[in-house]
Amino acid sequence: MTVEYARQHFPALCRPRLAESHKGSFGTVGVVGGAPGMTGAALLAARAALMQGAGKVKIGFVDDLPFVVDPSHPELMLGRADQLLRSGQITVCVAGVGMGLDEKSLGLLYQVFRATLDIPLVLDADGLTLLAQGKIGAGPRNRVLVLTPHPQEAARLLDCDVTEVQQGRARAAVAISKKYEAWTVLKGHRTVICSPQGDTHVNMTGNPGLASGGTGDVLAGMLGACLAQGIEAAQAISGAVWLHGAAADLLVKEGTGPIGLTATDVLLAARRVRNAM
Ligand code: NPW
Ligand code: AMP
Ligand code: MG
Repeated sequence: MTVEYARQHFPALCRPRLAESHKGSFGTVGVVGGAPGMTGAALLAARAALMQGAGKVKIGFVDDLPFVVDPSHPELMLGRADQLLRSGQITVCVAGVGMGLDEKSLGLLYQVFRATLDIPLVLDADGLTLLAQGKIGAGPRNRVLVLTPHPQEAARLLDCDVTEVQQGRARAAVAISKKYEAWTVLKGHRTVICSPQGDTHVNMTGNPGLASGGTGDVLAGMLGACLAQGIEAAQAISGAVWLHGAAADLLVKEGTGPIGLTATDVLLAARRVRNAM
């Protein structure tokens, strides 16, 4: 998969920055998640959003702050999720990464839906598992909703078995898009992308080096950053998925993986790929 392919299919991701642009031009991504024991998921999504060019990135942790600063990335702004959602300061929300599955997390998901009616929302991981429980719904929204399930999360959303998802991946993606009126990114080997109208296509980048903890959280952050830069949904979503896989492919070509490829490797390599586009 070449950079020429990306230039042809995702021109909006390849546009040079205008000379007059400033951090306000590239949006503020708010990452909601990182419950105790899974703070890394929120950090990975937030760092990935930074590396994909979001103007500002804030993390809203489920609980009290695990630390006052991310020493590796002091650019990140850290706070509590309820305060972040009330602030009205974010232009895109990435929610669910390491969010947990208890009552508190469910309450937070409700707040996420209410606070993001007018901004794009990327819902991943525990956010999807909670949504699948059917206790609360996303409701009618004015802006794009992107669901990013792995096959097990997809099976939960459709209340079926994971083998059924895997035997008909495009069918499963369409069913999720229709049920939740959302874009669906059904992850795994040959990720399927489906629009809310049910149009699907299959991404051809990526490799089994990505089969390690945290790579999905990185993808969620990348999606948030691309949407925050004002790139229209179809290109932002397909482009971010392509980039994530292309970064892993580059790393394998260079000898970093497939064995031992880390989510951090991927978010850093994705920055290199994006700047080469
Ligand atoms: P198995 O094992 O094959 O039976 P869960 P999670 C299945 C956070 N993280 N094809 C697989 O089934 C996330 O953000 C935090 C088929 C497995 O049992 C979430 O909030 C990290 N099956 C939370 O952890 C880094 C597949 O799904 C099950 C599949 C839980 O997320 C790690 C796992 O799904 C993690 O991201 C495939 N391609 N892929 C951190 N550093 O803080 C997965 N499965 O139960 O939803 O758990 O995905 O680990
Ligand atoms: P998650 O399961 O949420 O951590 O997400 C894992 C990420 O790695 C997704 O973007 C998957 O598409 C990707 N991934 C996992 N396994 C493979 C594989 N065998 N081939 C290509 N991509 C994969
Ligand atoms: Mg995940």
